[in-house]
Amino acid sequence: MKNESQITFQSAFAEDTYKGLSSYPKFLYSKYIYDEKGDKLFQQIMDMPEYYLTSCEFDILEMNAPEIADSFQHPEGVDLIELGAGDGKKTKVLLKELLKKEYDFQYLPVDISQHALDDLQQSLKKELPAVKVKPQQGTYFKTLEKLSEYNSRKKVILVLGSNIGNLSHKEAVNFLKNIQTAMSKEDMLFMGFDQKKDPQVILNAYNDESGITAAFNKNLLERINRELEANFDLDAFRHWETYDPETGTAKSFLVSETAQTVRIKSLELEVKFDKWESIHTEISQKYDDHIVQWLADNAGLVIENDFHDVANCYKNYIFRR
Ligand code: AVI
Repeated sequence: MKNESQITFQSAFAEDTYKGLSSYPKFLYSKYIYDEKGDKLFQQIMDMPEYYLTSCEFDILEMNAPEIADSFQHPEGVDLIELGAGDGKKTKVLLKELLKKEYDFQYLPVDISQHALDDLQQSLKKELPAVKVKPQQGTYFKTLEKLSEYNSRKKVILVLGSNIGNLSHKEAVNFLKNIQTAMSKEDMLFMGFDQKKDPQVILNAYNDESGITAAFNKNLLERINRELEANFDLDAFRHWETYDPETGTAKSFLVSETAQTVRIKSLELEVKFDKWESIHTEISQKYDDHIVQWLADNAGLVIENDFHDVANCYKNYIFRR
C-alpha cells in the first residue's frame, strides 16, 4: 500500500475519502452525499413529515412575505442572489410577492450544478414567467465576488434551508465573513437557521422510520463504490444519529456492525473496521439567538430583524454589515 504523499489523486473526492478513511476516528464529508442519487434522496427528505425544517421555513415565508418583500425593495432595483437554490420551492413564495408588489428585481440563483439551474429555470418559466432569472453556475464565493465587482444595485443574498448548519462554528464564521466581504452597506443577507427544540423531534427528523435518511447517509459509501471502485457492503453499516441539546449539534454516523475490511481499488487502499467502529459523516447544527448573535459578531454582521414560525422551530434572520 502506498502512503498519502505517494499518490496522485484523480479528484478532491478521492483525496478527501483517502484522508477520512485513513484517520482515527474515521470521517467523510457530507458535501459528497450530493451526487445525482443524493440530490434525489434529499428531495425526498424535504418532503418527509419528520423533516419539519422545510414546512417551518415555508410557513415563515408565507406568513411574512409582504414584510420581507418590503425590506428587500430598493428604488433602483434589487439583485436577489440565492446561494444553493435547490428546487426554489420556498424562494418562489418571495418571488411571487415581489412580482405582486411590482418591485424591480432580478433573481440570480447560484449553484455548482448546471443541471439544477436548468431545472429551476424551466420551472420558473412555467410557474412565474414574469421573473427575470439569471442563473449563475459556479462556487458561492467566486460568484459573489464576481457579482459585487460589476454590480452597483442593492444585493439581497438568500441562504435558505439551514444550509449553514452543515458547517462547524469555525467554518460558519468563515462562510459569513466571505459573504460580509462581498456586501456593501445597503446589501442584506437573509438566512435560515434551524432552532434548538425537543431533542426527540430533532432525532426523528434525522432518523425517519422509512429509512430515507439512512439511504441518504449511506449514499456516501455507494458513491465510493461507484466512483472509486470500492466494495462497501451497505448492509454491514448502520445509520446512527445523535443530538447534544447543550451544543445543539446533531451528528450522523455510519457504524460498522462487524469487523471487516473494505477495498478501495482506485485509491489502492484497504480500510479495516473494528466491530462497532464509526465513520462520522455529517453535522446538522441547531441554533438559538445567542449562537446566531455570536456568529454575527464574529463575522462583522449586525442582526436587523428575525422571523419565526408559530412553534419557534425555525428562524430566518436579516443581517447587514
Ligand atoms: C442540507 N442540510 C441543511 C440538511 C440538514 O438538515 O442538515 C441535510 C440533511 N441531512 C440529513 N437530513 C437532511
